[in-house]
Amino acid sequence: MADTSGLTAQSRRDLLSMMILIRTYEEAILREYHADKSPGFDIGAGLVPGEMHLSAGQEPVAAGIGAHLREGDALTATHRPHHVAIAHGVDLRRMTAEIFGREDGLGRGRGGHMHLFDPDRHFSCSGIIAEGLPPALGQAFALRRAGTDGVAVAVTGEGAANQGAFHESLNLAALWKLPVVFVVEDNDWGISVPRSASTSVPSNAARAAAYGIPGVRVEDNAVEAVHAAVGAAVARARAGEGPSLIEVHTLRLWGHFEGDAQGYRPDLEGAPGRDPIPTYVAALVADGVLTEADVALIRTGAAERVEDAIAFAKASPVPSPDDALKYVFTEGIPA
Ligand SMILES: Cc1ncc(C[n+]2csc(CCOP(=O)(O)OP(=O)(O)O)c2C)c(N)n1
Repeated sequence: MADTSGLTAQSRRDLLSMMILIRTYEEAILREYHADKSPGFDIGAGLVPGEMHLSAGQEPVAAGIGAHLREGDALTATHRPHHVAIAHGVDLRRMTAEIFGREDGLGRGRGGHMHLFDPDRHFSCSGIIAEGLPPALGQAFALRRAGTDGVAVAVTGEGAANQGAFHESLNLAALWKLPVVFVVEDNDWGISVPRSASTSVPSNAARAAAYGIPGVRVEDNAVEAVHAAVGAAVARARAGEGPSLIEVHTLRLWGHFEGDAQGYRPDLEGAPGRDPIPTYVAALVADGVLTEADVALIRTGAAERVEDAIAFAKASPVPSPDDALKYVFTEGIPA
Protein backbone atom coordinates (compact mmCIF):
# COMPACT_ATOMS: atom_id res chain seq x y z
CA MET A 1 0.00 0.00 0.00
CA ALA A 2 1.50 3.33 -0.96
CA ASP A 3 1.52 6.06 1.63
CA THR A 4 -0.66 8.70 0.06
CA SER A 5 -1.67 10.42 3.25
CA GLY A 6 1.46 12.44 3.92
CA LEU A 7 1.98 10.54 7.16
CA THR A 8 5.52 10.04 8.40
CA ALA A 9 6.79 6.54 9.11
CA GLN A 10 6.68 7.36 12.83
CA SER A 11 3.05 8.50 12.62
CA ARG A 12 2.14 5.26 10.88
CA ARG A 13 3.92 3.22 13.56
CA ASP A 14 2.06 5.24 16.20
CA LEU A 15 -1.29 4.50 14.56
CA LEU A 16 -0.53 0.79 14.50
CA SER A 17 0.76 0.81 18.09
CA MET A 18 -2.46 2.44 19.25
CA MET A 19 -4.59 -0.11 17.39
CA ILE A 20 -2.60 -2.95 18.92
CA LEU A 21 -2.84 -1.46 22.42
CA ILE A 22 -6.61 -1.20 22.08
CA ARG A 23 -7.03 -4.75 20.76
CA THR A 24 -4.75 -6.12 23.49
CA TYR A 25 -6.84 -4.30 26.05
CA GLU A 26 -10.15 -5.58 24.70
CA GLU A 27 -8.82 -9.15 24.57
CA ALA A 28 -7.75 -8.89 28.21
CA ILE A 29 -11.11 -7.46 29.30
CA LEU A 30 -12.83 -10.25 27.37
CA ARG A 31 -10.72 -12.82 29.23
CA GLU A 32 -11.42 -11.26 32.63
CA TYR A 33 -15.10 -10.77 31.89
CA HIS A 34 -15.68 -14.41 31.05
CA ALA A 35 -13.26 -15.87 33.61
CA ASP A 36 -15.81 -16.40 36.39
CA LYS A 37 -18.86 -16.76 34.19
CA SER A 38 -18.12 -20.23 32.92
CA PRO A 39 -19.25 -22.92 32.36
CA GLY A 40 -22.67 -21.19 32.11
CA PHE A 41 -22.77 -17.54 31.04
CA ASP A 42 -24.13 -15.47 33.91
CA ILE A 43 -24.20 -11.75 33.30
CA GLY A 44 -24.35 -11.02 37.04
CA ALA A 45 -21.40 -13.20 38.01
CA GLY A 46 -17.67 -12.67 38.10
CA LEU A 47 -15.15 -9.93 38.69
CA VAL A 48 -16.82 -7.72 36.08
CA PRO A 49 -20.58 -8.13 36.30
CA GLY A 50 -23.09 -6.41 34.01
CA GLU A 51 -23.06 -5.92 30.24
CA MET A 52 -19.81 -5.55 28.35
CA HIS A 53 -19.56 -3.87 24.92
CA LEU A 54 -16.14 -4.26 23.34
CA SER A 55 -14.73 -2.47 20.32
CA ALA A 56 -12.59 -5.05 18.47
CA GLY A 57 -12.52 -4.15 14.77
CA GLN A 58 -13.24 -0.48 15.40
CA GLU A 59 -9.66 0.47 16.36
CA PRO A 60 -9.05 2.53 13.18
CA VAL A 61 -11.69 5.02 14.30
CA ALA A 62 -10.10 5.53 17.70
CA ALA A 63 -6.51 5.68 16.47
CA GLY A 64 -7.44 8.04 13.63
CA ILE A 65 -9.14 10.43 16.04
CA GLY A 66 -6.66 10.22 18.91
CA ALA A 67 -3.71 11.20 16.71
CA HIS A 68 -5.20 14.68 16.25
CA LEU A 69 -6.21 15.51 19.80
CA ARG A 70 -4.12 17.56 22.19
CA GLU A 71 -4.11 18.22 25.89
CA GLY A 72 -7.31 20.10 26.70
CA ASP A 73 -9.38 18.75 23.80
CA ALA A 74 -12.55 16.89 24.72
CA LEU A 75 -14.01 13.58 23.63
CA THR A 76 -17.38 12.04 24.38
CA ALA A 77 -18.23 8.43 23.62
CA THR A 78 -20.88 5.75 23.81
CA HIS A 79 -21.69 2.51 25.64
CA ARG A 80 -18.77 1.05 23.60
CA PRO A 81 -16.11 3.45 24.86
CA HIS A 82 -12.80 1.68 25.57
CA HIS A 83 -11.10 2.22 22.20
CA VAL A 84 -11.65 5.97 22.08
CA ALA A 85 -10.93 6.39 25.80
CA ILE A 86 -7.54 4.74 25.33
CA ALA A 87 -6.76 6.74 22.17
CA HIS A 88 -7.65 9.95 24.02
CA GLY A 89 -5.18 9.15 26.78
CA VAL A 90 -7.54 8.25 29.61
CA ASP A 91 -5.50 6.68 32.43
CA LEU A 92 -5.47 2.95 31.71
CA ARG A 93 -5.15 1.89 35.34
CA ARG A 94 -8.00 4.02 36.67
CA MET A 95 -10.19 3.18 33.66
CA THR A 96 -9.66 -0.53 34.29
CA ALA A 97 -10.37 -0.14 38.00
CA GLU A 98 -13.64 1.54 37.04
CA ILE A 99 -14.56 -1.34 34.75
CA PHE A 100 -13.88 -3.70 37.66
CA GLY A 101 -16.03 -1.52 39.97
CA ARG A 102 -13.16 -0.63 42.33
CA GLU A 103 -12.46 2.36 44.59
CA ASP A 104 -9.48 3.52 42.50
CA GLY A 105 -11.63 3.72 39.40
CA LEU A 106 -12.27 6.96 37.54
CA GLY A 107 -15.68 7.16 39.21
CA ARG A 108 -14.71 5.23 42.36
CA GLY A 109 -16.23 2.13 40.83
CA ARG A 110 -19.75 3.56 40.77
CA GLY A 111 -20.04 3.99 37.01
CA GLY A 112 -18.68 0.85 35.39
CA HIS A 113 -17.58 0.33 31.83
CA MET A 114 -20.31 2.44 30.16
CA HIS A 115 -19.76 5.43 32.44
CA LEU A 116 -16.10 6.32 32.31
CA PHE A 117 -15.62 9.93 33.30
CA ASP A 118 -12.21 11.58 33.30
CA PRO A 119 -12.24 15.34 33.88
CA ASP A 120 -8.45 15.51 33.42
CA ARG A 121 -8.82 14.35 29.82
CA HIS A 122 -12.26 15.93 29.28
CA PHE A 123 -13.58 12.47 28.53
CA SER A 124 -17.04 11.09 29.20
CA CYS A 125 -19.39 8.44 27.88
CA SER A 126 -22.85 7.11 28.57
CA GLY A 127 -24.97 4.00 28.26
CA ILE A 128 -27.77 6.16 26.86
CA ILE A 129 -27.25 6.27 23.12
CA ALA A 130 -26.66 9.68 21.48
CA GLU A 131 -26.24 11.07 25.00
CA GLY A 132 -22.60 11.90 24.33
CA LEU A 133 -23.41 14.51 21.72
CA PRO A 134 -24.97 17.34 23.77
CA PRO A 135 -22.12 17.27 26.32
CA ALA A 136 -19.62 17.57 23.47
CA LEU A 137 -21.35 20.79 22.45
CA GLY A 138 -21.00 22.03 26.01
CA GLN A 139 -17.31 21.16 26.01
CA ALA A 140 -16.83 22.92 22.67
CA PHE A 141 -18.68 26.00 23.88
CA ALA A 142 -16.52 26.14 27.01
CA LEU A 143 -13.30 25.69 25.03
CA ARG A 144 -14.22 28.54 22.70
CA ARG A 145 -15.35 30.79 25.55
CA ALA A 146 -12.01 30.20 27.26
CA GLY A 147 -10.34 31.60 24.14
CA THR A 148 -8.62 28.35 23.15
CA ASP A 149 -8.53 26.60 19.80
CA GLY A 150 -9.57 23.35 21.48
CA VAL A 151 -12.01 20.97 19.88
CA ALA A 152 -14.55 18.45 21.11
CA VAL A 153 -15.09 15.17 19.30
CA ALA A 154 -18.43 13.40 19.74
CA VAL A 155 -18.38 9.72 18.80
CA THR A 156 -21.63 7.88 18.23
CA GLY A 157 -22.98 4.73 16.56
CA GLU A 158 -25.02 4.71 13.37
CA GLY A 159 -28.03 3.39 15.29
CA ALA A 160 -27.86 6.40 17.61
CA ALA A 161 -27.71 8.74 14.61
CA ASN A 162 -31.49 8.30 14.36
CA GLN A 163 -32.01 9.76 17.83
CA GLY A 164 -33.27 13.28 18.35
CA ALA A 165 -30.20 14.26 20.35
CA PHE A 166 -28.02 13.61 17.28
CA HIS A 167 -30.02 15.97 15.07
CA GLU A 168 -30.49 18.61 17.75
CA SER A 169 -26.75 18.60 18.38
CA LEU A 170 -25.88 18.94 14.69
CA ASN A 171 -28.30 21.85 14.39
CA LEU A 172 -27.04 23.77 17.40
CA ALA A 173 -23.38 23.12 16.67
CA ALA A 174 -23.87 24.43 13.13
CA LEU A 175 -25.90 27.43 14.28
CA TRP A 176 -23.28 28.41 16.87
CA LYS A 177 -20.35 27.33 14.66
CA LEU A 178 -18.95 25.28 17.52
CA PRO A 179 -15.58 23.50 17.28
CA VAL A 180 -17.09 20.01 17.24
CA VAL A 181 -16.28 16.97 15.13
CA PHE A 182 -19.08 14.41 15.00
CA VAL A 183 -17.87 10.89 14.24
CA VAL A 184 -20.41 8.18 13.45
CA GLU A 185 -19.13 4.62 13.77
CA ASP A 186 -21.20 2.67 11.27
CA ASN A 187 -20.61 -0.97 12.19
CA ASP A 188 -23.75 -2.02 10.28
CA TRP A 189 -25.63 -3.14 13.40
CA GLY A 190 -27.60 -1.53 16.22
CA ILE A 191 -27.63 -4.56 18.53
CA SER A 192 -29.31 -7.04 16.09
CA VAL A 193 -30.96 -4.43 13.85
CA PRO A 194 -29.23 -3.96 10.50
CA ARG A 195 -28.61 -0.44 9.39
CA SER A 196 -30.95 -0.96 6.43
CA ALA A 197 -33.84 -1.45 8.87
CA SER A 198 -33.13 1.67 10.91
CA THR A 199 -31.71 4.39 8.69
CA SER A 200 -33.46 6.20 5.83
CA VAL A 201 -30.29 7.29 4.01
CA PRO A 202 -27.33 5.23 2.77
CA SER A 203 -24.85 7.59 4.41
CA ASN A 204 -25.14 9.61 7.59
CA ALA A 205 -22.62 11.97 6.02
CA ALA A 206 -25.46 13.06 3.69
CA ARG A 207 -27.37 14.26 6.74
CA ALA A 208 -24.73 16.96 7.30
CA ALA A 209 -26.10 18.90 4.33
CA ALA A 210 -29.36 19.45 6.23
CA TYR A 211 -27.38 21.49 8.75
CA GLY A 212 -25.07 23.22 6.27
CA ILE A 213 -21.88 21.52 7.46
CA PRO A 214 -19.38 19.26 5.67
CA GLY A 215 -20.12 15.54 5.74
CA VAL A 216 -17.68 12.81 4.73
CA ARG A 217 -18.05 9.03 4.69
CA VAL A 218 -14.92 6.89 5.04
CA GLU A 219 -15.79 3.59 3.39
CA ASP A 220 -13.15 1.10 4.27
CA ASN A 221 -12.22 1.08 8.00
CA ALA A 222 -8.67 2.03 7.04
CA VAL A 223 -6.90 3.95 9.75
CA GLU A 224 -5.09 6.32 7.41
CA ALA A 225 -8.34 7.32 5.70
CA VAL A 226 -9.91 8.01 9.10
CA HIS A 227 -6.81 9.95 10.11
CA ALA A 228 -7.04 12.14 7.01
CA ALA A 229 -10.77 12.84 7.39
CA VAL A 230 -10.52 13.64 11.09
CA GLY A 231 -7.43 15.78 10.49
CA ALA A 232 -9.32 18.02 8.06
CA ALA A 233 -12.32 18.31 10.37
CA VAL A 234 -10.20 19.08 13.44
CA ALA A 235 -8.23 21.73 11.53
CA ARG A 236 -11.48 23.33 10.41
CA ALA A 237 -12.81 23.34 13.97
CA ARG A 238 -9.58 24.81 15.39
CA ALA A 239 -9.69 27.55 12.76
CA GLY A 240 -13.14 28.63 13.96
CA GLU A 241 -14.93 27.37 10.86
CA GLY A 242 -17.38 25.20 12.75
CA PRO A 243 -18.43 21.58 13.01
CA SER A 244 -18.08 18.64 10.61
CA LEU A 245 -19.56 15.18 10.42
CA ILE A 246 -17.61 12.06 9.53
CA GLU A 247 -19.09 8.59 9.19
CA VAL A 248 -16.70 5.65 9.16
CA HIS A 249 -17.84 2.29 7.82
CA THR A 250 -16.22 0.12 10.43
CA LEU A 251 -16.51 -3.48 11.63
CA ARG A 252 -17.86 -4.89 14.87
CA LEU A 253 -15.82 -8.08 15.04
CA TRP A 254 -17.44 -9.38 18.24
CA GLY A 255 -20.99 -9.37 19.65
CA HIS A 256 -23.05 -6.32 20.52
CA PHE A 257 -22.32 -7.32 24.11
CA GLU A 258 -20.17 -10.19 25.31
CA GLY A 259 -22.34 -13.30 25.48
CA ASP A 260 -24.22 -12.28 22.31
CA ALA A 261 -24.36 -15.42 20.13
CA GLN A 262 -24.84 -13.26 16.99
CA GLY A 263 -27.09 -15.74 15.19
CA TYR A 264 -28.47 -12.75 13.28
CA ARG A 265 -25.17 -11.93 11.55
CA PRO A 266 -24.64 -13.24 8.04
CA ASP A 267 -21.84 -10.71 7.56
CA LEU A 268 -19.60 -12.51 10.05
CA GLU A 269 -18.54 -14.93 7.36
CA GLY A 270 -15.17 -13.67 6.22
CA ALA A 271 -15.08 -11.02 8.95
CA PRO A 272 -11.67 -12.09 10.34
CA GLY A 273 -10.22 -11.41 6.89
CA ARG A 274 -11.44 -7.84 7.20
CA ASP A 275 -9.76 -7.36 10.57
CA PRO A 276 -8.05 -3.95 10.23
CA ILE A 277 -4.99 -4.83 12.33
CA PRO A 278 -3.41 -7.64 10.27
CA THR A 279 -4.20 -5.60 7.16
CA TYR A 280 -2.32 -2.58 8.50
CA VAL A 281 0.58 -4.67 9.80
CA ALA A 282 0.96 -6.20 6.33
CA ALA A 283 0.87 -2.77 4.69
CA LEU A 284 3.51 -1.28 6.99
CA VAL A 285 5.78 -4.31 6.68
CA ALA A 286 5.44 -4.19 2.88
CA ASP A 287 6.29 -0.48 2.91
CA GLY A 288 9.40 -1.14 5.02
CA VAL A 289 8.04 1.01 7.87
CA LEU A 290 8.62 -1.82 10.35
CA THR A 291 9.49 -5.49 10.52
CA GLU A 292 7.60 -8.44 12.01
CA ALA A 293 10.08 -8.28 14.90
CA ASP A 294 9.12 -4.63 15.51
CA VAL A 295 5.45 -5.65 15.55
CA ALA A 296 6.23 -8.36 18.12
CA LEU A 297 7.89 -5.71 20.32
CA ILE A 298 4.86 -3.44 20.01
CA ARG A 299 2.63 -6.35 21.07
CA THR A 300 4.83 -7.14 24.07
CA GLY A 301 4.84 -3.51 25.20
CA ALA A 302 1.05 -3.34 24.84
CA ALA A 303 0.58 -6.56 26.83
CA GLU A 304 2.77 -5.22 29.64
CA ARG A 305 0.77 -2.00 29.91
CA VAL A 306 -2.54 -3.83 29.80
CA GLU A 307 -1.60 -6.48 32.36
CA ASP A 308 -0.28 -3.75 34.66
CA ALA A 309 -3.66 -2.00 34.45
CA ILE A 310 -5.56 -5.25 35.11
CA ALA A 311 -3.34 -6.00 38.14
CA PHE A 312 -3.89 -2.45 39.45
CA ALA A 313 -7.66 -2.88 39.13
CA LYS A 314 -7.70 -6.24 40.86
CA ALA A 315 -5.59 -4.89 43.75
CA SER A 316 -7.93 -1.96 44.32
CA PRO A 317 -10.59 -2.38 47.05
CA VAL A 318 -14.22 -3.07 46.28
CA PRO A 319 -16.34 -0.15 47.58
CA SER A 320 -18.07 -0.85 50.86
CA PRO A 321 -21.87 -1.25 50.61
CA ASP A 322 -22.04 1.33 53.44
CA ASP A 323 -20.62 3.90 51.00
CA ALA A 324 -23.13 3.22 48.24
CA LEU A 325 -24.60 6.71 48.51
CA LYS A 326 -21.26 8.49 48.74
CA TYR A 327 -20.08 10.52 45.73
CA VAL A 328 -23.55 10.35 44.21
CA PHE A 329 -24.76 13.66 42.82
CA THR A 330 -23.06 16.40 44.90
CA GLU A 331 -22.35 14.53 48.11
CA GLY A 332 -18.65 14.08 48.69
CA ILE A 333 -17.56 16.10 45.66
CA PRO A 334 -15.16 18.87 46.75
CA ALA A 335 -16.54 22.38 46.20
C1 LIG B 1 -31.87 6.08 24.43
C2 LIG B 1 -31.53 4.63 24.37
N1 LIG B 1 -32.33 3.79 23.69
C3 LIG B 1 -32.03 2.46 23.60
C4 LIG B 1 -30.91 1.97 24.22
C5 LIG B 1 -30.56 0.48 24.12
N2 LIG B 1 -29.40 0.32 23.25
C6 LIG B 1 -28.16 0.12 23.74
S1 LIG B 1 -27.01 0.00 22.55
C7 LIG B 1 -28.16 0.16 21.34
C8 LIG B 1 -27.77 0.11 19.88
C9 LIG B 1 -26.76 1.10 19.56
O1 LIG B 1 -26.37 0.92 18.22
P1 LIG B 1 -25.30 1.90 17.60
O2 LIG B 1 -25.62 3.31 17.95
O3 LIG B 1 -25.19 1.59 16.18
O4 LIG B 1 -23.96 1.55 18.38
P2 LIG B 1 -23.14 0.19 18.44
O5 LIG B 1 -23.72 -0.63 19.56
O6 LIG B 1 -23.25 -0.46 17.12
O7 LIG B 1 -21.74 0.60 18.76
C10 LIG B 1 -29.44 0.34 21.88
C11 LIG B 1 -30.67 0.50 21.10
C12 LIG B 1 -30.10 2.87 24.93
N3 LIG B 1 -29.00 2.47 25.54
N4 LIG B 1 -30.41 4.19 24.96
